[in-house]
Amino acid sequence: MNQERSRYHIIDRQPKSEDILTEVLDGLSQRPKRLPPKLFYDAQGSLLFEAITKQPEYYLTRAEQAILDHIQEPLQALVPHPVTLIELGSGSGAKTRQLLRHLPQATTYVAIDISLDALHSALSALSQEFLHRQFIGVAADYGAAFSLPQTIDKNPKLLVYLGSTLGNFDPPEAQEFLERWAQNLSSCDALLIGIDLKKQASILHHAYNDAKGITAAFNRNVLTRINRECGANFPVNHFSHHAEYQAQNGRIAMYLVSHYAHRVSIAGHEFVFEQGERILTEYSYKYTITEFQTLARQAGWIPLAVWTDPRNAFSLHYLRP
Ligand code: AVJ
Repeated sequence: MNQERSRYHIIDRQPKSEDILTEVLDGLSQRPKRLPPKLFYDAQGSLLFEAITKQPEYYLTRAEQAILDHIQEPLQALVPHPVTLIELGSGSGAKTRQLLRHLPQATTYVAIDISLDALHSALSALSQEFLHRQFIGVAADYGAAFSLPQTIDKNPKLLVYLGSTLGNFDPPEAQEFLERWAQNLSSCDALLIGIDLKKQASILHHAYNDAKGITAAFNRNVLTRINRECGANFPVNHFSHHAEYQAQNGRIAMYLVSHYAHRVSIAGHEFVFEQGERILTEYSYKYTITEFQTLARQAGWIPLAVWTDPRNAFSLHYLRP
């Protein structure tokens, strides 16, 4: 019975807690203090991010989904047959479901995500819906030096990087990241990437300051995680969420602001916080279509197609190395 039930396998290359501690100590030793955004995505943080994507102010996910819905035919025609999908930061897999429906030629799906929990729930659901495709998960930090699992087939590849997650890198880092993938892929492969567009500051402001305070909880959760995994004693409730659009840099910057002066100890290391001092937790860069295409060209990619939603809030780009 049930021979066709959820078949997938996961390779666990998750960062170890020592690696996380090293990055935390490193980031908090910088001025201004900072923490890498990938630390947001523990089990709780991944759930909070899912909740963010459903907030009325957070237009990004809905806009990208609307684009995906409208481009089924042109996308199916552009993408090679057969193809292996490789998705970076696959998260809950909600958008992947749409992609797999639209791309019957995708025989294999490789999901790379920092959260093992998110991978398990995404792959178990997807592999039950799509019985005749192969599913592989890799729990890893795809931003670190990273090579694809040897077990994947020799099909042409479609690299999928949705949600405007590239925006977490500053433009030189983003260019380097795209360059690395251009070099690792061949000319029959392709990239499908979602990029949030520059727009009116108030729309951006609300997207990162939702009325229910989910983004604030998501931001603070990183301290709860560090307390738990690194044996730190951050007074989590004495840090406020602050997100602002820095138009001169075309980015949202997200901070945790200390309410008062205090010291925090992390695995025997002590950090001093001034009253009002901020920890930078995330940048989210926004591009115009031309700005992104220029960056991509400089990184060795040829833009072949770009689509936007009716409100011009978000863009989806198809490129070849
Ligand atoms: C997952 C990086 C695309 O920058 O919009 C959402 C993360 N941070 N709300 C983004 C995020 C605050 C998100 N990315």
